[in-house]
Amino acid sequence: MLWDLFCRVVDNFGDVGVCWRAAADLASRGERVRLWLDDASALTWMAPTGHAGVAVHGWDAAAAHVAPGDVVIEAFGCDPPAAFVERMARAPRPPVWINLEYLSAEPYVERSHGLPSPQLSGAGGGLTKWFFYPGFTPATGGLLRERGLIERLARFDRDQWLATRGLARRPGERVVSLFCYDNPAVAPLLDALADEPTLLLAAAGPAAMQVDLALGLSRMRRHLRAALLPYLPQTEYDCLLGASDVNFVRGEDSFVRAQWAGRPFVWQIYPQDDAAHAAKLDAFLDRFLAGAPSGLAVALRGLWHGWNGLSSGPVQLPDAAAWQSQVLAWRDGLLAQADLIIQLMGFVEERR
Ligand code: TRH
Repeated sequence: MLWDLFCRVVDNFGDVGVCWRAAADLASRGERVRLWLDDASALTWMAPTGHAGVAVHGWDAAAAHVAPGDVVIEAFGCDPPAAFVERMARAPRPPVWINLEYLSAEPYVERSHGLPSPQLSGAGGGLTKWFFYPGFTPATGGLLRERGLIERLARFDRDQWLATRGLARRPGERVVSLFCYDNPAVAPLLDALADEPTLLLAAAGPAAMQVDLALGLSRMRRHLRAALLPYLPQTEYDCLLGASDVNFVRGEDSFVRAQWAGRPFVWQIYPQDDAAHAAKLDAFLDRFLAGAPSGLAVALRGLWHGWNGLSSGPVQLPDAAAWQSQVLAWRDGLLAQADLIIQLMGFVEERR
């Protein structure tokens, strides 16, 4: 089928990151994809080689006389151009219209996933828009997980990857990746990590800037040394996560990729001014920590709350072994569920 995927870049890189990953995943399964972006600039570093099955177009080109495909995916409620939606309504066989929502672990997601939203008026009058919610349980649309991912991770040689990028680990050094927003807990984190031999790999953007500010040109503090990374292609960023012992991630897509990498991870949630992010953070922690040893649960809640400015505790990493086994148990649960694209294709087939 021909899929039209619309994405409007709000800020940061998650909108593009998720949509590019979804488009490439669909194309790798033989689907034809047109990705309509209002700002494709991040793709130059995120996906420098593109994907044969994905055609990237500017947003306003869709408003021109393009006939809609078989499926229209509106990412994160971005409202495709009205002229395009009108053509959807007039098409002899209207496309299946999907609203792909943001990822959340909150209970409302299971109640909302798959619900129809009949469009009673406007450009899409007469059409039905379907809500598709990613999620962590079988009652949701699942998570993006391209075929062969886990096998590739199992074969991945972390030291070889690090060494070929001039980041070779010294004996006994732990590797910590850092991708975050502005975060006052960065300096305390560096202090906490500096007690043991640590190679800190700071992603481009606020993470690198804050590490640079804290450490200065030495890029060192006691047993910690830091490297500031350029923006990496998504595939390389995945390797960074697989090469690290602890991953600090943010937003939505890197948060999911850290879970597939199967290493201890800390999430800085996209801050919302009405503090709605606190409930979203705890909703995930409640699921992730179900069945965890109480010592680990207390330590992780304290670390994650401190990292997200929700409590003012000291930055302390929990016991690495217990944390690692909880991450792998969590990932096993997720691997038992169908991935998002498989579910989306089935959902569309049922509604065509
Ligand atoms: O950039 P983000 O903060 O994006 C956010 C979230 O998506 C959030 O849900 C949304 O509301 C907000 O944008 C508008 O974090 P995220 O989701 O991890 O997206 C970053 C993408 O960039 C992800 O696909 C990983 C990729 N990436 C690279 O490819 N190379 C890199 O070097 C880095 C640091 C990231």
